[in-house]
Amino acid sequence: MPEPTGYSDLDALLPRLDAVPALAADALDAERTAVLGRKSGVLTAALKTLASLPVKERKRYGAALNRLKERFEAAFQARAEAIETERRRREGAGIDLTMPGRRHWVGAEHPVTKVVDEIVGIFRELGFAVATGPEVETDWYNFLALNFPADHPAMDMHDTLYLDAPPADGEPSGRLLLRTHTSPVQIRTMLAAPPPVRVVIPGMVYRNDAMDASHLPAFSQIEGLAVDEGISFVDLKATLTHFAHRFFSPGTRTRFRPSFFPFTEPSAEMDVECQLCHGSGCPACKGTGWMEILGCGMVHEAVLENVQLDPERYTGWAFGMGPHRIALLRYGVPDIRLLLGGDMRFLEAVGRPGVAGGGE
Ligand code: 2NL
Repeated sequence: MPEPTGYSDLDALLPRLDAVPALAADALDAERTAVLGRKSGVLTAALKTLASLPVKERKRYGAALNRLKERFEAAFQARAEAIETERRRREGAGIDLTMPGRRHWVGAEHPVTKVVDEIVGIFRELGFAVATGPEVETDWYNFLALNFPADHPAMDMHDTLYLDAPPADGEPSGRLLLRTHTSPVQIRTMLAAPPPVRVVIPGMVYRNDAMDASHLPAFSQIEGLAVDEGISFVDLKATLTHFAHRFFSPGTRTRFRPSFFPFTEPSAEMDVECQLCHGSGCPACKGTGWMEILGCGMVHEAVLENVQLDPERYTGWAFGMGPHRIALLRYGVPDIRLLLGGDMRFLEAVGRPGVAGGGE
């Protein structure tokens, strides 16, 4: 029990002072009002009786009253602080400050996306426009317009994925398929507007291939096409060599080897010096010092005629390359299936970091 005051009416309040440390928050507020409240607090009422006391008595009683008032005030404040501390402790209960923070996945560009964007960017700098087109095509846009003979093995069901549905009315030929290259978009581009044509076409293409370390049934392709008056093989070589210097490095050596495509004549494959051994020969380039990166050639006269362009007036060159393959070369990836797997260890190793921070 707290120290007595020397006055029985004040001492009668001491049990209440004693009880303050056990009051709950709402009871504390009520008790503060009941004791110290300006209108009906018991100590306030006692203070009002002072005026009617003799001077000597007024001093002693007044001092005792004030001391008791201060003790109540201190007790109320201490209790209020204790309640607040307790509230904070409960709020924090269940938070383990030693637990590691959550890693935030912020996303990263896929290595193939990065390669496509870079390649497209280099051709855009040269004034090429970007075009896209349907992935479901007819065999006219995919094969016949491109000078494939009707019995070409690429048109076989073994190589090409055909659809059962009939093509829409007014299409030039009978069979629907998943495009096997992006060339049909170039055919559509040449039909849509007269030369000059300078386009690059990125997109997915489909082949009836089993998946292995170097083949996918669905993969990306980028093709490019320039058609105008007076275009020659010099433009092809100069532009593609510039591309190799921008994409790999300015000193990268290139070479063109004769090749064959139904839609170009003459045709070539372009090699760049092996990016791993720089020409001395290593397992990645099978000892040759060179890596094949694209096929190209002068647009075949028959293709120009198929899109109603006069080969006596217009000439053009074209190329096609596989960004999945280029990504393998650039990042030294041994198996193309890794590019599809979504394995974060792989994507974090070849991409820019896809994870930020170690916690909040
Ligand atoms: C390759 C080879 C190539 C083309 C694609 C093309 C398109 C038209 C006319 C003539 Cl409309 N040519 N495209 C030309 C040469 C090669 O691709 O190895 N691609 C992965």
